[in-house]
Amino acid sequence: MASSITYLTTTIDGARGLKPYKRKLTRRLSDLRGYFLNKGLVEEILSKGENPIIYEVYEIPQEPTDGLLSIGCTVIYPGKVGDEYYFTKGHFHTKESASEVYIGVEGEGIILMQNKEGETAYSRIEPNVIVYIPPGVAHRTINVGSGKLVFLAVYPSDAGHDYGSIEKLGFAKLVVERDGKPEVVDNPNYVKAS
Ligand code: S6P
Ligand code: ZN
Repeated sequence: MASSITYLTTTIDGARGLKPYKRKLTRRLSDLRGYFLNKGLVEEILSKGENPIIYEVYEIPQEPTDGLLSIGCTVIYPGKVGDEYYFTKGHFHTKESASEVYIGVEGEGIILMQNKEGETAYSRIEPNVIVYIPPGVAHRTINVGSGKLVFLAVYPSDAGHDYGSIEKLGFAKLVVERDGKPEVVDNPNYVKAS
């Protein structure tokens, strides 16, 4: 009799994400309008007809059901807007108890984390580094290297993604290049949620 166990196997395919995958998202500069500090520069780049890819996400989502896990592989391109490195939008999970694990695959990055009270933390993410993101903590990943940054994410399939708060309030910290090196600095435009 055939087994009733349904399992899933995929492979990490470097900068091509996962092989196989079910869904691919592409985020271009126009999708991140309003996210970078230098908004004028973003509009200037877009007005020239340029709209570079900032990142791609290769996903194997599961049905949003308690106990199931989804897999995602993010590829952030190298680049900057002014001196601010390319990054993901960043989000809170809608389900308060949802945590997440990131595993570095290629490149050099920083994960910015921030709770609802505006307290922040950050971690490096690079090959062989595993980062546990606790519940209630928003997360954004920044590529601070010269090549693509690739990392794997494993998260509850019913975690949900709240992009609105970050889009509106931003992160309290930014990652910028100073003297040729990445530095985590205060975001001058950040206003703490009341
Ligand atoms: C999902 C997980 C990642 C991100 C991806 C893109 O919970 O944190 O797969 O979705 O890195 O970032 P964002 O903020 O655009 O979803
Ligand atoms: Zn997440």
